[in-house]
Amino acid sequence: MQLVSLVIPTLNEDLAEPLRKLSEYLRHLQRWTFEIIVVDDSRDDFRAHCRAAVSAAPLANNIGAQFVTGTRSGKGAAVRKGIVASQGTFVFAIDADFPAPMHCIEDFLRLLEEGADIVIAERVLERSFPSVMRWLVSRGLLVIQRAFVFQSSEFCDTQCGFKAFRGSLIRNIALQQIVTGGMYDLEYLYVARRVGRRVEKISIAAAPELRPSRINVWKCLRRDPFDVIRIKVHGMLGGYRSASACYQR
Ligand SMILES: Nc1nc2c(ncn2[C@@H]2O[C@H](COP(=O)(O)OP(=O)(O)O)[C@@H](O)[C@H]2O)c(=O)[nH]1
Ligand SMILES: [Mg+2]
Repeated sequence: MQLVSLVIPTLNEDLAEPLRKLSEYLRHLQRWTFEIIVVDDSRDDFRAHCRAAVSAAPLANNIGAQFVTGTRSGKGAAVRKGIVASQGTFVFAIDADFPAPMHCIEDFLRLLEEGADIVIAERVLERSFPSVMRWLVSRGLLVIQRAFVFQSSEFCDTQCGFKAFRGSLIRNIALQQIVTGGMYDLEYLYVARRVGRRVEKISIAAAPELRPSRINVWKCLRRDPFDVIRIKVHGMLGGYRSASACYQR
């Protein structure tokens, strides 16, 4: 049986219910074993709560779960830590509020088995946003990633927190990751494209927002534009080279 890793970054999340639902879904996928890796950056009281939710999660016999203490230096750093610790043939990075339905896990696994290196969920462009500011940030990033980073209109949503990767590839990319904030998805896709990997996209209807966002928009506005430039310049100067050299299927 092949192992699949599910990395979930958390910041002040109530994980009990999401983990119960996830376990209920995964127990039916008996062809696979799963390791859930929660990388937590919560403040201390939530951290204790989150740790307890992971240890008390009602897990089926094909699922294991571990709680990893994050360094509180950003979502990208947390996802990197989880990916580097993962052992799965395939690795998912999924937000705790599941922006795509859980059954996409099976669809994504099928595409990876058929040869895709990365599978991403893309929310339709015309969706509702929690605030005008979030809409502006999203549209700004769309323009920047298409015009500056990829110089193509291939992606309409690089930021959906539901992605799956070939394990060997993403562990290698994560080791070379230079951003610690929210632009890590963009960095993974940029490196994968540079080394000619196959990226599949699945269009989804955006899930309704069930709770206030954990993302600090003002912090993103200060940091993300610089991170996007750093990724592009690093790539153009020959960084990320070992992502193609070390990668093996
Ligand atoms: N470990 C960690 N997780 C984070 C951080 N910021 C956000 N998250 C997690 O990232 C995921 C996406 O956050 P969410 O609030 O749903 O973002 P939004 O949907 O873009 O508004 C959730 O699982 C959050 O708990 C962070 O700094 N560290
Ligand atoms: Mg969300």
